Amino acid sequence: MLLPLQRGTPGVGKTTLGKELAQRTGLTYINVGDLAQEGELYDGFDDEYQCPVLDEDRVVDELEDRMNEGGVIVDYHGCDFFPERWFHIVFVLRTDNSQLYTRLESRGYSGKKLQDNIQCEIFQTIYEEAMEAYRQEIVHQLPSNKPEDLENNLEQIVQWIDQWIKDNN
Ligand code: DAT
Repeated sequence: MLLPLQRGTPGVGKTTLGKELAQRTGLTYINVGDLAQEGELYDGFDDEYQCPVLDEDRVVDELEDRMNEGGVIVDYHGCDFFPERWFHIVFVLRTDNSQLYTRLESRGYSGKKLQDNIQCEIFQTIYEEAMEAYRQEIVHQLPSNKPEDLENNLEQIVQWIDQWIKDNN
């Protein structure tokens, strides 16, 4: 069983890294946002942010069988509703504010949504959440500012996976 979790503010590069990692390793990439959208795993609507509210319990139920099989990379921008036992390692991607601003703007974010996401990154919200929800030694921050970072991160995670397989088989 091998279950990395990737977290980080929207726009930091989770999808890019997760998909490429799946290609290189043969692990399965699961984007929780997409999963929720496909299964309409929502519980109400957030008027302030104009987006549906994730039904966390249904997401966990939906993922449970696949997580028990193992070999899954889970991508989500945060939150601590996943069972701790699901993950062997957690990566939090980090992006400098000016870069993140440009990425989110080009994604169509503006006003409060843009500001709040930048603030989320400034205050290390996702990192702190991860450190509280998982054993600190399995939580790692990775820089995600430039294409070289992506390549370095991929190499580092692939190495970690190889080592994990050696240690556990
Ligand atoms: P997320 O899934 O965290 O929301 P994404 O993978 O969609 O983020 O990436 C957001 C944008 O940033 C997208 O245009 C690709 C770009 N990007 C991702 N990783 C990058 C990196 N290491 N260097 C430069 N740009 C990157």
